Amino acid sequence: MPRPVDRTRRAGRRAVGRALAALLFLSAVGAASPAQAVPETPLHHIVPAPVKVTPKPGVTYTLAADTRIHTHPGSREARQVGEYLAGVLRPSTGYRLPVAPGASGHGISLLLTGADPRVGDEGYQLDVTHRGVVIRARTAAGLFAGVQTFRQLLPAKVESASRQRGPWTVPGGSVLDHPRYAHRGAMLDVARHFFSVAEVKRYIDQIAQYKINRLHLHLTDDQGWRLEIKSWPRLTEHGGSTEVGGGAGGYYTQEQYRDLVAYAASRHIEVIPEIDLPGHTNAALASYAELNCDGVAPPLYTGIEVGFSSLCIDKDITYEFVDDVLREVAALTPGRYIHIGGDEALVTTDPDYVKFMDKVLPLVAKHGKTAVGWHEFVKADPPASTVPQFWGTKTVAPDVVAAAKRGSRVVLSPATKAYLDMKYDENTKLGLKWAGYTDVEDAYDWNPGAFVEDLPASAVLGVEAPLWTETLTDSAEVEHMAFPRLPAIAELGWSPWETHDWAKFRVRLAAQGPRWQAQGVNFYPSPQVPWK
Ligand code: TNX
Repeated sequence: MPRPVDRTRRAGRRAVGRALAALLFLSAVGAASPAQAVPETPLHHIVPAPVKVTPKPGVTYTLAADTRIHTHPGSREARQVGEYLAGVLRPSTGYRLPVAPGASGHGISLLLTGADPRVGDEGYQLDVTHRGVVIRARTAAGLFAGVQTFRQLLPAKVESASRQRGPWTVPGGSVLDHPRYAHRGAMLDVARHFFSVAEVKRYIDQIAQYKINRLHLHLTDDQGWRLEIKSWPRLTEHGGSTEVGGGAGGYYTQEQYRDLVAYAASRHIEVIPEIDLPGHTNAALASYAELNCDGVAPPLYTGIEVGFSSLCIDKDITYEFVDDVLREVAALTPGRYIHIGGDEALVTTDPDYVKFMDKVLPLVAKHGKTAVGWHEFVKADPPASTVPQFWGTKTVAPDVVAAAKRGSRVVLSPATKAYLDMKYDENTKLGLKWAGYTDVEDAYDWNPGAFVEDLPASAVLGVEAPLWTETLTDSAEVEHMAFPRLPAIAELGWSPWETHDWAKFRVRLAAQGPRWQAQGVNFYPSPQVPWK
C-alpha cells in the first residue's frame, strides 16, 4: 500500500504537474506541433488571386529545423528553384533547409510530375498536408510561381533578413493556379534616372513575388543612353554621362547587362530591352554629330520635356547605326523581343515615321527578334508578329484594333490605370499627373480583356505596368510608386476575371503590408487599403 501523502504535498505535486504540463505545452508550441500551431495567413490570402483555393480546416504544416527541400530528380532547373526558395527562407528561419534531388512525402517537394494538366506551362498545384508541402508543375517556371504562393502562406516575418522566432506554420489545403495572360510585365525607365545593377535586381526580386514574368527595360531616352554598344562607344561614354537634373547618370557594361538578364532569368523573368526610336534620341544625337540631319550634335539634355528629338530619317548612317545597335542588343538578349519605342516622335512627320519603321522593323527580324513598339507604331502597318503596347488615356483606339484585326496581339498599359509614375492623389510628392491621379482602386478596377473598345479579348497578350523615372532617383522612390499598385496590375495579368473583387483584393493586399515592412520595401500606405 502506498503511504498516504498529506494534502500540502499532494497540492505541491499538482502544481509541479501543472507547471510541467505548461512547459511541455510551450515547448510543443516552440517546436510547433501541427496540432497547436495556428497559421498567420489564411490559404486565400494570396496576391495575385489563384484560380482555385481549397482550404483544409484544422490541417497545418510547420517548418522545422531539419526540414529538407526535395527537388525533382534529374532537373537542374527544379533544383535552382529549390535553392531560390531556401535562399528566401534561411535568413529569417535560421534553418539549414538542405536542397537535394529526391522524393519524399515529408518536408518541401518541388516536382515536375503529377500536376493537374490545367496548370499549363506556367501554373502549379500546391498541396499542404500535415506531412509537408508539395508543389507540382510542368515547368520550372510553374514551380517558381508555386514557391511565390507558398512564401505568402508563411508568417510575414519570414521575409526578414535577420533571424526571427517561429513557428513557421502554413495552412493546410490545396491551390490550383495558372495565369490568365502570357505577358505580365513591369517596365523600369533607367534612362531618365540611372538605376544601378543592384537597384534593378532589387526590383526584379520584388516583382517576381507577384508572378510578373517580363521586365521591359527602357534603356535609352533623351536624357541618357544606358547600355554599352561596342561599335558606338560614345553612346554611353558621352550619352550616358548625365540624367534628369544633371546627376552623373551611368550605364551598364555589356557584362553587367548580361548579368542582369541572367538574374532576371533565375527569377523566370524575360528581359525586353527597349531602344527608343526614332524620337527620344537626344543622348544618341549628342554623342554622334553625324546622326543629326545638320551634322551638329546638340547638347546633352537633363530636363523632362518629351518629343523634341529625332534621328535623321533620310541619312543612310541612321540605319547603319540602328542595325549595329540592334545586332549587339539581340546578341546580348536571349529573350524573344526587342522594343523599338516609337512613341512621341513629335518632330518626325508621319511619312518619315513610316519610312523609318519600314526600314527598322525588318532589321529587328533580321536579328532574330520580335518587335514590340509603343502603340503609335501601328501607323506603319507593322507585321502581325509585332506587338503594339497600348498606352493611351482613352478606351477608343481604332488603329490598335485594326492592328489586332491584322493579327497582332496587344499589351495593355493604359496610362490612366497602369502608369506607376502617376501620383496617387494631390498629396503625392513624387510622380507626374498628366494622365490623372491613380490610387490603388483605379489601378485595379479595369478588365484588360474588355478595356479597349472593339479589341477582341483574344487579341490581348497581357498587361504591363510602366514606371517612368523623371521624378524618381532611387529604390525607395521607385517602391513608393510601385507598391501597392504593381501587385494590382500583376493580379490583372495573372488572375481569372471571376476572382476580380475590389473589396476582397484590398484585404489580400493589406496582408502584403507586413511582408513589405519585413523586406524594407518603402510602400505607400494608401488609405484605400485596410492595413493592419
Ligand atoms: C509618356 S508613355 C512617355 C514617356 C514619359 C511618360 C511620363 C510613353 C510611351 N512615353 O516618355 O516618360 O509619359 O509619364
